[in-house]
Amino acid sequence: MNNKVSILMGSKSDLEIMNKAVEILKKFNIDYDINVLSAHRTPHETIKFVEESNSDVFIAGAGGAAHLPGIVAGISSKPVIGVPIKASISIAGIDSLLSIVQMPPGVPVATVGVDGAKNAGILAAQILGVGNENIKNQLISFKKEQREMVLESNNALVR
Ligand code: RP5
Repeated sequence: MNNKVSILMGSKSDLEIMNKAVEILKKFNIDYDINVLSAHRTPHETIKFVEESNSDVFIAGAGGAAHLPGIVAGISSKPVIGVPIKASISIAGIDSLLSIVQMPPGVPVATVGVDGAKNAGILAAQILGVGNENIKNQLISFKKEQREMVLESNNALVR
């Protein structure tokens, strides 16, 4: 069976940011599903979705009092990556960041930076890459490309 990632977000207003994770999963040909499910507005549906999911990793993004990644981590034994979103209601994203990162002992959420959905996608790929040679090799190429881009920009600097 193929590896799969579930992307969740608290509101459709989070989609623009969460699409950065989608781009990464597409780049690495990783199967995913994507849903708007809220810890506060659709708690029952969120729990049902997580309980029935066959995904290997969850990426959950939310803004403000961002409880979505936490509720997913409370239900599932799979890795959960949290994306704090600087939403219109957020206090510069700090409220979302602290809500997601400061989990109680026993219920970890791997938290990326504010609006860091790209890193969430990469981290999900890295988790899957531990047991998937194809994804691991794509990540090695990706890191090499990044390294070469930085070295090229360094060489191109007019000093
Ligand atoms: C959170 O509230 C969502 O994740 C979103 O970031 C924020 C604002 O939601 P909307 O009012 O835009 O639907 O639950």
